[in-house]
Amino acid sequence: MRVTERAHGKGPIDPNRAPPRAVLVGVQLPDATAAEHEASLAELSRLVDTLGFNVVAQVSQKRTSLAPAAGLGGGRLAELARMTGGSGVIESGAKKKVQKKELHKPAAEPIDDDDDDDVEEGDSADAAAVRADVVVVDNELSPSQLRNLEKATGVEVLDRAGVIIEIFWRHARTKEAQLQVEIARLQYEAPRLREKEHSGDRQRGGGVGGKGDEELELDRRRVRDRIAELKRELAQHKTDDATRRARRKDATRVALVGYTNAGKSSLMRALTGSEVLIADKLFATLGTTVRALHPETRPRILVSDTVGFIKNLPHGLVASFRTTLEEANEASLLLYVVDASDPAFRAQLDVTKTVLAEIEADRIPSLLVLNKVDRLSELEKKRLARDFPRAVLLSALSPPDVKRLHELIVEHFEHDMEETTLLVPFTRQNVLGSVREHARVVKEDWDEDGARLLVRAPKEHLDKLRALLA
Ligand SMILES: Nc1nc2c(ncn2[C@@H]2O[C@H](COP(=O)(O)OP(=O)(O)O)[C@@H](O)[C@H]2O)c(=O)[nH]1
Ligand SMILES: [Mg+2]
Repeated sequence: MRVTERAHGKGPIDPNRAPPRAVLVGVQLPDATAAEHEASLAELSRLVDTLGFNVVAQVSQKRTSLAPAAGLGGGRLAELARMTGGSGVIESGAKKKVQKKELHKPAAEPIDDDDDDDVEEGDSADAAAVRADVVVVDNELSPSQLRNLEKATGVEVLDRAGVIIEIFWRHARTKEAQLQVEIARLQYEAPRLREKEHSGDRQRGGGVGGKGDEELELDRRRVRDRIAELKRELAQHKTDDATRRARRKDATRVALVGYTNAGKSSLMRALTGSEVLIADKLFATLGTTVRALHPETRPRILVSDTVGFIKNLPHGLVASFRTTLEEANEASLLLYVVDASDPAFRAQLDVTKTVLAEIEADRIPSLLVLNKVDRLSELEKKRLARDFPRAVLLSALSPPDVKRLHELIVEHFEHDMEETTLLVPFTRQNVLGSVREHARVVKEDWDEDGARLLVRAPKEHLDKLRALLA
């Protein structure tokens, strides 16, 4: 069973579907301290959380090197397999290895190599009680190690880059972003595909190459051709600066930008309070990361959660990240969200600002939100207020704080609204819903022509409503 969205094709995420249950795997190698290893797993856990997966267990192992077959050594691999309901056995490829047993020891048994330095942590007795649908590995594994891990666990295995690509994929709403992420995905999956096809061929061919190599070459060429095709398409869709500047903004859209773990999603949930997906009839259909401000305002204000900045983003993913972040350009107010309790937040804020300037989103009015102040002392809060006099200090977990931010957002939009009178004839009563959603009706008079409405809304909304009524 595959849990990633791209495996199901791009479509709206079913909010009623139970979240996939993930088990995290990390091998602590000699070049990492215990603290670094823990921090790395914690970050991976947050990325997996961003995908909406439920992290149900963590398997950690200390080794002098990655186990050649599947990264993890035998004991831990067997424990992992109990969590996923897999065999714990790396079956395929075994046939070939048996044939060449003078070179490799048979693999058709639980791998039990080089496991002497295995430090067991946690309670392995509970492993069978955990039911995981996906394995997420923190270490960089070779394509064959990843494949073997999938065989032994019987479920989909993702590594860090795979998780990040999946996050980008869900946020990619423009054609350009979708193409960019698709290219990154193919480039990422190409070596894995090669391995997969290879072992399949070997099975069919009984360990003899020949036809397998031809098929492999064909697959390679197919992927290469597809990437070239996507790149050509991308060149056509590439937004030039003029288009970007002209991109139509949503006059009542707020976008949350900032690093992963800053608290964007928490703030989004607190500000919108509803899990209801929004399908806007008058405006474009909105993605799964957009919600209406709640309690609802007139006109309705939308909040979108943009793709988060990631520390140590793999180089191959930088272009897709930037293009995906461009959705911030659709907003007319940006909330820069930072985790003020993170000692690195000032540097992160600088990076965020620089990148947003590069995609020309720095022209959008913005508000700095210093989140997680519940973790700070009074003294630290005073210093922050002094250093960032225009910032909003708050905790996404505090309802009064969230209410105050809600008011600031409403005030911001109220500021540039205009008033006008719209005549909605009896024959166009279907438009009334849109009017009430995108404007505030100040006064309403009915006569023989229909409804005469005095409305207040941003100019862009009024233009659209007038066009709709024309
Ligand atoms: N103490 C505290 N924790 C918070 C606050 N806001 C968010 N968090 C926690 O920080 C973590 C990351 O939050 P999340 O909203 O997922 O961040 P995102 O990656 O920016 O979307 C979660 O464990 C939240 O519960 C806050 O104001 N105070
Ligand atoms: Mg988030």
